Amino acid sequence: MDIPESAIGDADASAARIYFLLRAIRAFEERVHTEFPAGRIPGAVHLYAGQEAVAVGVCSALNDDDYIASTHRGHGHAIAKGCDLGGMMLELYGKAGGVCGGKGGSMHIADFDRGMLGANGVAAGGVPLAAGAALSAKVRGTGQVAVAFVGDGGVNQGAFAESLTLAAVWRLPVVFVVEDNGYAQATGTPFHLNGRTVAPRGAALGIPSVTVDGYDYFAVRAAADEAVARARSGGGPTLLECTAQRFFGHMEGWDQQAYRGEGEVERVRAEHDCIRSFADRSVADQTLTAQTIADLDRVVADLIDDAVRTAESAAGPDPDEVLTDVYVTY
Ligand SMILES: Cc1ncc(C[n+]2csc(CCOP(=O)(O)OP(=O)(O)O)c2C)c(N)n1
Ligand SMILES: [Mg+2]
Repeated sequence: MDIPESAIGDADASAARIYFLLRAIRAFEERVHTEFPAGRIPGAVHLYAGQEAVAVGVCSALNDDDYIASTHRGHGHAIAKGCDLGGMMLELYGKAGGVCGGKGGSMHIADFDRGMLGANGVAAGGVPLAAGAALSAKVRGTGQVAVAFVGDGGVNQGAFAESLTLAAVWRLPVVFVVEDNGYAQATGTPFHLNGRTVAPRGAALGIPSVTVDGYDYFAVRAAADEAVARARSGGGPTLLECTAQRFFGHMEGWDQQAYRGEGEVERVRAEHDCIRSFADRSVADQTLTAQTIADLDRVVADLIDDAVRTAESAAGPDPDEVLTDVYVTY
């Protein structure tokens, strides 16, 4: 979605846009976390707060008509790719005006007009979808690029290895973005990744692979720019592994996070806040001012307030439409 011009003022427009997206994702997630216990948001909800620099760093390197395929933790990817905040909130509340007519909810948000091929309830489910979109772009010669987001747990699905293998041998214009947040539900990476990073799996197939600090927008963006340029110019796939922990539990409603270390979440929030570090560096570089940041915070807060108010009072889908949008015939 576009930022109101008035909020940018004299600031560098691209820095303001990045800050707006980072803040919009954080505010969306924090508000959903606060509203969830009231019981008006149906279904399973997984929050992305803490990992914002990955979604924004990657998606800001893409064109509008490029594709992304997301995960069960998909709000940040959708917002970063340009999906409307109000339409997303309506979708979470299961209301008719949602981006999927209120029939998808948090885990199935898709918006083909924005190149957002969908959040996905199947771990690693988006990986072969993105590889397929990349194959389609290559066959059609459109120059589009596809990005697959996948978690550290998802990479242990067979579909991940299969998709990487095909992407490598067909030189598909795809970027595999592995978000290592340290856990697959309650299972830590020291166990389920055997304490290893994922990048060597790409390298084993001849895919350029790199691991970057997922809290650092600038590091993610630089790696994404290189990967997207490679894909667009016919150089084939890249594996981009980003490390950044989530601020909330695995899923809203039941995760007490007993599997995380004493004070771990507080430390991550205090020492690895990607929004604070982006803001600090942007102010130091004079691409943003403290005033612009405060203005953007207010704009985002108003948008989220409005989105929740609208979603709470909106109507649900018409029962007569319960069987539409369920299957697609080709
Ligand atoms: C094929 C499949 N197996 C199991 C699950 C249950 N499940 C949901 S989320 C999840 C953990 C995913 O961990 P990760 O890929 O690291 O993503 P994160 O939740 O950390 O973002 C599992 C096992 C699932 N959704 N799909
Ligand atoms: Mg994980």
